[in-house]
Amino acid sequence: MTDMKVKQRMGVGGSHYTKMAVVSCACVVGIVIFLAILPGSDLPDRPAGDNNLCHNGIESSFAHSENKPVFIKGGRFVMGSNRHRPEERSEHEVTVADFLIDRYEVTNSQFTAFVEATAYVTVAERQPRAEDYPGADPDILVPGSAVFVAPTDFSGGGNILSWWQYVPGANWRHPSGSDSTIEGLENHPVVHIAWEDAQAYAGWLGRELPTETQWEYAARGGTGDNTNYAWGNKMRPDGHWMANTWQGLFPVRNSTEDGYRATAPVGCFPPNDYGLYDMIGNVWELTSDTYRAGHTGAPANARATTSSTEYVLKGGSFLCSPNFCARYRPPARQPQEADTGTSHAGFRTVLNIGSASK
Ligand SMILES: [Ca+2]
Repeated sequence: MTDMKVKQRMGVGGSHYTKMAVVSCACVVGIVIFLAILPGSDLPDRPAGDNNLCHNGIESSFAHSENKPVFIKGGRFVMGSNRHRPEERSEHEVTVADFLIDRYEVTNSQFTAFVEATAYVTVAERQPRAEDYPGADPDILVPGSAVFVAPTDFSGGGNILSWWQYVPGANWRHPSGSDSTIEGLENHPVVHIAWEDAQAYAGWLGRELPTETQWEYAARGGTGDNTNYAWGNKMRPDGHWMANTWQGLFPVRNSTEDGYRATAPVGCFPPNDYGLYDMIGNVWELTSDTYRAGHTGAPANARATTSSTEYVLKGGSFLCSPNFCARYRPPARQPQEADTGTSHAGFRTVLNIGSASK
């Protein structure tokens, strides 16, 4: 682990496309922002103290579901996109075997059950080992995780490390830091999950993380190979928000038109045609695949690429805005370092019942 990686993990330096940068909607390079500090709007009314309800006051479908995985019939589809970001190229046909995938993102209540059964300790809760971060100031080698903190002063002009802060005490139980809690957020997606944490949870259930191919195939929901979004070609069909994303000028104004400033309870937005919720938005989702900056020349099974320490995230999050991220599309992707969790990334699991995707 290099000194730069120490700084990246701890969020104390670095100006290139850093670990802390890539965990956000990673479009910082070349962005031109001229902003005044704009006021945010208040969230719509909802019953006080019940953050497990959707913004309109109704229960999410998750409350009435056993969250059994959904069967996905395999087939062929065009993976990737030649029309969007370079890392999504090139489009290529892929065959996917039958599999089952969680209907929802893994929630805090589900992860709590796992921890209570296994006494598992997540990466963010562990004391960082000095030998893994040579040269690091011992004072910053403390358990914690990366938290998005909306800037109140944008005079620095687009320094992503000022938005992502390594917060001591932040972890899945304390999403914003040691003083925060998941009480009242039981049906929200679990966050601050590093890759090995997600693997451990999936293994506990006899499942796996989805491959990027499985995830992208499932996210498309059978809508066709070249639609812009998981639900078709319009971001807001008939004026409806289809996913929890960011409305307004990121990172300073979150107008919350979709009802959510941060995570939403799973299942509050319409499912795709496979019956899967929140494949797009809410939180980025981890896959089993190591990351390459594009599909061209990638091995058929990216899990075989063991030299990388970055894994593929899919789906975008509540922080993805039109002016900065726009990665709320099935082929969109970005990396997450293996030892990193953040306040806007979680996961779901798959159960493989056929031959591996190829
Ligand atoms: Ca939102």
